[in-house]
Amino acid sequence: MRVGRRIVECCRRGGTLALAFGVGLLAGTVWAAGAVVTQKDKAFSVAHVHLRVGEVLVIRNDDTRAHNIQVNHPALMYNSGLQEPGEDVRLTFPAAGEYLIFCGIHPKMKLRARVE
Ligand SMILES: [Cu+2]
Repeated sequence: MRVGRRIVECCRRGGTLALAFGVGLLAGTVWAAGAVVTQKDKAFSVAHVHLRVGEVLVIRNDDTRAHNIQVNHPALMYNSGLQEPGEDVRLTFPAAGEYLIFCGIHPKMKLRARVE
């Protein structure tokens, strides 16, 4: 199982600190951290993100223009409306799967999220 494997890797790498981190993972303190992706020059900063169910993905508009975030997935239908420069959009994924996140204004802007 993924959780167990991750803790074992942590412990192998670094002793007590890593063990504390592993316990933190079990207690749920680190899990909600998720990921931050930015938008700049009509592009996402990465093409793929990897998250766990329930984690938050923050999409930050660092661009000089407005964007839009849409997800069209059976488990998550979402449209942010206009996302102005400086604004964050937060997505939480309710189920495992592959999600395509795109900008309704700039169709070439695509971000894929793999959620486990
Ligand atoms: Cu856009």
